Amino acid sequence: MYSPRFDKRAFKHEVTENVKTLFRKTIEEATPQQLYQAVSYAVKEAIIDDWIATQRTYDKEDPKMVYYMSMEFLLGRALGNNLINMTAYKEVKEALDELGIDLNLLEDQEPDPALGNGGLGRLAACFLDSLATLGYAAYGCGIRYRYGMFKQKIENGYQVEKPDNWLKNGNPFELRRPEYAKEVRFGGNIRVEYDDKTGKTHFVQENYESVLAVPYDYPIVGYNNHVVNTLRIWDAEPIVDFQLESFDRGDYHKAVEQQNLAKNIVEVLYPNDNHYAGKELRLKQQYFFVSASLQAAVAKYKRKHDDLMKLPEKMVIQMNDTHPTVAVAELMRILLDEEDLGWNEAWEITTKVCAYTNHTIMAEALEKWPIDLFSRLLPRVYQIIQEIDRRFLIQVREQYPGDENKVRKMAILRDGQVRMANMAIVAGFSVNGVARLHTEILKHQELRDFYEMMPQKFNNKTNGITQRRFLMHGNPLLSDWVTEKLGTKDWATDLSLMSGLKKWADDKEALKEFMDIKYRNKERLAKYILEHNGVEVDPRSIFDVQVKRLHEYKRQLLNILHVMYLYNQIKEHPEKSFYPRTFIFGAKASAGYIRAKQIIKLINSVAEVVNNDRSINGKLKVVFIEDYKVSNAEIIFAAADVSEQISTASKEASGTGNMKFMLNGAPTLGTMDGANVEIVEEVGIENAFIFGLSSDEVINFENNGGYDPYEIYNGDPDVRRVVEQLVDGTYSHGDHEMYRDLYNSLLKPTDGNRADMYFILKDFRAYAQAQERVEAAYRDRDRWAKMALLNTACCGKFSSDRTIREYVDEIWHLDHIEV
Ligand code: 26M
Repeated sequence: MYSPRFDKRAFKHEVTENVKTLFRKTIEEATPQQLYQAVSYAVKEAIIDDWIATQRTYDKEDPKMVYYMSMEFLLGRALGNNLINMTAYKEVKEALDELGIDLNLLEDQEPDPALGNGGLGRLAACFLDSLATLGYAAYGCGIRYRYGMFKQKIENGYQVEKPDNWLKNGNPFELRRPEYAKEVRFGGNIRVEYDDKTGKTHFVQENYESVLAVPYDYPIVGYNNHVVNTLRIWDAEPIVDFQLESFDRGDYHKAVEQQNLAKNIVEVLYPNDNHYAGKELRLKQQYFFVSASLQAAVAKYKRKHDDLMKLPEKMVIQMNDTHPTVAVAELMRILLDEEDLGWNEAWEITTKVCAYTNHTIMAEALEKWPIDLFSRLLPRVYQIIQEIDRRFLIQVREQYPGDENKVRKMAILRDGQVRMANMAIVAGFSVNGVARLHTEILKHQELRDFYEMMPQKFNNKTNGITQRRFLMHGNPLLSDWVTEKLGTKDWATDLSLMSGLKKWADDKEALKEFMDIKYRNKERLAKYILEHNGVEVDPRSIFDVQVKRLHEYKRQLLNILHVMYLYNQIKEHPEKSFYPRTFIFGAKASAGYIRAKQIIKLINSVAEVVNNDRSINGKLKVVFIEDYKVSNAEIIFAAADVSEQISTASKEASGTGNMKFMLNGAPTLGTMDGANVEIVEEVGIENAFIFGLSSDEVINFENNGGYDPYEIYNGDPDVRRVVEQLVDGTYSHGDHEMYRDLYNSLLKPTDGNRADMYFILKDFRAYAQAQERVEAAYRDRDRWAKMALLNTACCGKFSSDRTIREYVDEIWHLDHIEV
């Protein structure tokens, strides 16, 4: 078993001491925030020893390491999770109780480190948790944004963004490491020097601006194994000391510029999800953290080894989408210009080290940088990309003589743009999608030419989630119940054991316990909603939940149109029986995504009308949970009855929320998209509510110019009615224009887009019918309980531990370590 981390008395003493030395207060006098800090520092104390031991083990055993490069790490709160992974949560809770401190209240004092947008960032955080838990040497590499994902307020039904000053009270868990600072250079020009003696050419960057990248290390605690890995996020500082040097030399302007550059680079996370905007600052951010991380990685390797050709034996770089793919050219630059290798050697190393994960097929998400911008900012990196492209196109022409169409599609540089995905595929030794369906679509549609030319690179790694945060921490009641029923806690590191719950699927007593736990979790969420939204919801009603980023392809609009339809039904047929429902939404819209913001407003408008209509006797409630984030997500998943996963088939690469709902016993109401396909495969189609067009059907329509929404509009009076209600003032206090754009988007081609691009009207009837099946199933309490339980029992595949094992076995080939 686990060696005790917490001598209770010593821990209590330490907390008391911390409150004293940090704040000159007693426990009784300290504010909750101060207590949170005091407790966190005490926990960090305990982590540090394992952190040192882990790093010492790495030093000694010299294992192969993965550098997981990502613009985003959506970590969520650290305190509770660290205690869970140290298997000390309960002891610490008790110790604090004895001091008169409520651990849950302290946890609520911690700001969510929200250094990510959504799925891609949260996946990175789950992966770090699994890597540490499975005992693999891993570095997360990212940016220490001063402001993370904005805080969302709803004012008068509209989303308002507030800055997320997450560091304002300091961060107890991070460690500044100035001794590992690196210089990163931007702009200027490249001078070519020819060395007569060696016959070598050197490329010297001149007239550049630069910043100092300073790393902050963040401990990633493995579960029950004393492994503590590192997430290294980079801060930027000006390199020239403003006052003392440049100012005196009269180089005032340059000093100010470098000061500003440093401040700007890490100022804020771009809140776009699945959308590329082409902002220069974003490219600066990308190069900044990639260059610093690679310099540090190569330096680390060289401390122990002198043969760079063997670098691929000791490190692998996983690029989380195209955002860090400038790593390919930057590694080449370091090997060519700083390490003096020849092109062929450098290329051999780079292509053995770099691997790429694709997270989306949405065309608007593809990163294509204007060449003039790119080459101005990264002149030497750009030269290298030109050479990569030149050599690659020679190969294409060799393999496909005369096929200039292939060249056009596969080139890295084309039409004045640098296509990052193409570079990642050309240079990466592995290209993976994130769910089976998604990978198939990549191979046979989006990336078909690349797949045909280099099939061996392509592979699938279906996403996963960590059960430590999303069950043990988020749902302690169910967690304890599972442990009791399975007679072991081993599911914490082997989620396949959950299948042992199947034997309770027909046990009345067990099913009742399971549903009682769901009920208590619904009460907890109802309390949260009352406190945060002022809306009262009935925990006996069906909690139907859609929480995820707001995007048209995710079809929150379909969901709310259906709510409008149900409301019409209830009003028109008050005599018909209707099972009470609560529709819960949570979603942030990218600040500049107007249509997404209109959908948020619509949801809130429908909520206002429906929730205040006394005539429907509370049968229908609509709640929009403000500021959806990791910490409230944990509470929401635990309380959900129905998991809404209704993206237009083919558009959602995987989804990971779907897995968190399943883990917590909520059946999926969804399309055959992303990982839903595999969820259904695991749990059985009879334990899910599947509807709508298949991905093949969607792709077919798309290739043939779409479909005619008027067919549906004219043929289905219920659909027509809700669509008309967007512009008849029902939900806008008589304003006929408020939702005109949404109305138009469903019926008319707009801005060069097809009408109803996401097949909302086309899928509406099938969705409504699936919702009827949900209601019928829910009325049969035993049937529902069994379904819900089977979802939990069949979720084993969706642990990120399984995903990471696959990455390790098939891509990374890491050495296992023990501390
Ligand atoms: C791009 C350019 C500029 C600013 C921001 C971006 C950007 C940021 C995040 C683009 C995409 C971003 O994330 C995409 C994402 O989260 N994709 C999701 O990845 C999950 C993990 O694999 C999948 O489960 C989801 O299906 C997929 O949508």
